[in-house]
Amino acid sequence: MEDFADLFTKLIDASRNHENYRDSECINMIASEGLKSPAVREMQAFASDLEGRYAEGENDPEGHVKKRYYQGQKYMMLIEDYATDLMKSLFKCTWADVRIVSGTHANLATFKGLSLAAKNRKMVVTPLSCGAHISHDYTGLSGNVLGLENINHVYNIDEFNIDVDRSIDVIRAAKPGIVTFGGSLFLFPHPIKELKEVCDEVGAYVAYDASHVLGLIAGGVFQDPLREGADFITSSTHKTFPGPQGGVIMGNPSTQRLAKAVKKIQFAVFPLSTSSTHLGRLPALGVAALEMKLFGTELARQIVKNAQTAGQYLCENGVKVLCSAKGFTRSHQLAVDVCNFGGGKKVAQDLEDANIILNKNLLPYDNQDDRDNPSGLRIGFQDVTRRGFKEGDIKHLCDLMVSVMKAKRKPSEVKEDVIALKKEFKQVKYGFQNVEEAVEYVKKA
Ligand code: DSN
Repeated sequence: MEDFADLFTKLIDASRNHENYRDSECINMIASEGLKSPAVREMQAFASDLEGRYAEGENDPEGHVKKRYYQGQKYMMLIEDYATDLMKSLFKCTWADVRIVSGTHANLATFKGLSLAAKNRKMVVTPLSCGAHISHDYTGLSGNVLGLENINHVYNIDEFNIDVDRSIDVIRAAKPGIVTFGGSLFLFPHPIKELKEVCDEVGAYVAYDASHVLGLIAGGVFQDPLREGADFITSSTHKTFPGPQGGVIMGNPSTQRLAKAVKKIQFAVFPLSTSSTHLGRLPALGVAALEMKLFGTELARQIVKNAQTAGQYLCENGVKVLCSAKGFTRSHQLAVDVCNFGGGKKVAQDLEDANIILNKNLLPYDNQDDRDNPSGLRIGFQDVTRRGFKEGDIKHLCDLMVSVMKAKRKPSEVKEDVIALKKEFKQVKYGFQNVEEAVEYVKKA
């Protein structure tokens, strides 16, 4: 019992310390992490019974609950349907599946479903080295779990984007069943419109992984995949879309072919890949959807403005930010080459020592086998923006970062300034402070 008690105490201490460390003392710039409002957090805590329930079963072509194999579902069915409809309304689509527990799960169900509906198991994807998520790749879910045959889009490193003309040739030659867009190091909108015609010509389904940019899409910024030619969006719900950790798949299945694909994807959700669907997150997902409906445009615009401001300012201060000729970014992220300052691993650690949390990243031209020695950083601006940072605050933050990168100040000294800066931005903006406030707002609207 002594060891057990000791472990238990350490677990509680570490959990408490974590909350204070990352939420109150660090500036968070991991591009894949979102910042939930107090109302979303309150709703998550409120749904504690729901969090422990099961709702296995089938859904109908609109994404609503059709059949459940458990009793006690009377409100749970409504909760799932309402959350589904809020997401459908926000993203202007006719079908959504909110039973998905993560972005990777969204890809698993979609790639599996589409591969069952498609004429072959070939999938054209962005190269992993150029920003695709590991789940798109043959070394990850796509190849190792689903057994899909991956073929890469041709990528133009200077443009930091898919090369349209050469990818048309690749798609025409390979005749894949699925073509994907989207990714994790994702600076510029992908050319869905430009490649849609050849996808149609070869009969490929088009999937778009919106995990990183879902909040920007909700805000009408970046790109609108479903209007540009994507058949399905796969996504997590906790990055630029500031909801609870979870996932979603959405689409506009307006033809028999797409309706067939929806059926296969739903089959891949249940029974193939879910038992518990983590229902406790759904009310909070609805709160986040409301916040994005009301404040998403303002939030998304400021996120991109802050990222671009940081790109310009870091560049002016001697940091190599990629894609300067293209305005650095049109998303929430920057890609920065810090070779001159000791490489991504060292700089990310030094910044962590100063309580600025971001991640090292392999850049497309790095040796992809040397994962421990990347030359880059990926920096995300969605968290600081939601805390209220504007351009002047971003420049101040960049000054702190540059002083660490250039070893002008010790990380331990800068850390004190970071903690002080964080204290100035205690309130989460572009959202509600509690659920009641959201309910009252909606009643008056
Ligand atoms: N691995 C995450 C990222 O950082 O992009 C996405 O799942």
